[in-house]
Amino acid sequence: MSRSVHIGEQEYFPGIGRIRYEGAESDNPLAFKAYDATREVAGKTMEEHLRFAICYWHTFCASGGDPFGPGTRVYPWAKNAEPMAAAMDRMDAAFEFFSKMGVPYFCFHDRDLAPEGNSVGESEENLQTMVAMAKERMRATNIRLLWGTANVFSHPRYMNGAATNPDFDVVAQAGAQVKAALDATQELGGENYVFWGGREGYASLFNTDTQREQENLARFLGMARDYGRSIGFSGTYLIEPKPMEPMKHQYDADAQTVIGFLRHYGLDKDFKLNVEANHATLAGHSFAHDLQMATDAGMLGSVDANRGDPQNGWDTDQFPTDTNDCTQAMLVILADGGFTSGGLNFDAKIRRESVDIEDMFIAHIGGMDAFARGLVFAERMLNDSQLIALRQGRYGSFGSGEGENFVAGKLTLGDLRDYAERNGEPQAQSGKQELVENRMNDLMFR
Ligand code: XLS
Ligand code: NI
Ligand code: NI
Repeated sequence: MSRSVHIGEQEYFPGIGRIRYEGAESDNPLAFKAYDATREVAGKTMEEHLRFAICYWHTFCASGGDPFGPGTRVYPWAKNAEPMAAAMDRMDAAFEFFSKMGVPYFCFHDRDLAPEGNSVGESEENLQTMVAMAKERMRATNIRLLWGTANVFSHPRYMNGAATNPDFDVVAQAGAQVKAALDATQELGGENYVFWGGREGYASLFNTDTQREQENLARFLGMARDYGRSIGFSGTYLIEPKPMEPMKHQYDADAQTVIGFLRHYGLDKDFKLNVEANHATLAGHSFAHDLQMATDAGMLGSVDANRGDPQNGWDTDQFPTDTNDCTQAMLVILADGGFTSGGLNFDAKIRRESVDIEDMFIAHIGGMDAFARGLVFAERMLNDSQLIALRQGRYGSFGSGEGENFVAGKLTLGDLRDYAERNGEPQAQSGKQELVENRMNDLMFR
């Protein structure tokens, strides 16, 4: 089915058509140089591997405001003063943009799609109206929902947290929102449902019962899981780690912390991780590290693709254009067998100074090309006999003799002691990091 480019009554991006692949030699800023949706790499097409999604919040709801000044962009879909009418214009613009970018997926928060009403019931109605419209647009364009989520961090009532709020009345409000967002996600055939613990944390230890808050969070997640399953949602629940911002400390600090939490509370059968590049770096890790920790646990669900700024200590949510970073990420994802229900969601925003309408397209093109290159490079590295031999070789001592017995669980600590004495001082083994790094560069640029 071909995707119609102009969906609603108004065309919001006139003069820009469907973005095409033109190849590495193209000088056209509005064309893909590397992302060729139908190109096969490692047995699947690029589209199937990368499963790109565009996020609703940064791209259609934000206008460039920062703590020091208001937005810098006045989008044509944000002009109607009536909130529901504006939501409909925004949806038309969004689906036109998704179609022109040629992505298979999008992601949303409840409040991105529909404005909050004056009561729980009115908010639910607003959301249902917009979900009906989204369903129709999805059918017309063939664009699917990677995940839905609830924004339980922006409204002032959530200033002390949502599921971890010390006030039960606020916890219940969060419950109402998550219930409606699960309904919306299920209605739209979403493949995952995300929980980002925006304010699930604290600012001061001395007014906070952290143990109670974490127990409440686990209880809340279990309730959400049960409700989702009861309405037929069979997708994956995802927790998105982030160590701080907006709170000083957030409970879902990084991949390993979340894995431990999910296992501790018996949630690890239904929940996986949505790893975001900029959140990993805020936690003092690399993007690839958090991906690796998630895959080691069998819990990599999906990815929020963006990047931070090495000199800025906050969530700058820039578009991912660092080829090295994207390659290292794809190396982990590909080695894990690739995405199942997850994908690469551009949780990224253009800079406040990028005020041309085409900047939205250019930004997404850059991100898609960077990950397409990353995929190609990662495949080369994964199949490179030198790199394979180098890594495997370092663990060769576990393949035979006492090393093999150790792996099989046949040795005691006393056996280790006796072997150490018999064997004497180990011979130093080079880690060969420079060689590995050189080899990776050589493979990228060959
Ligand atoms: C914010 C988060 C947010 C989640 C969805 O830092 O990345 O955008 O992805 O609530
Ligand atoms: Ni995110
Ligand atoms: Ni973020």
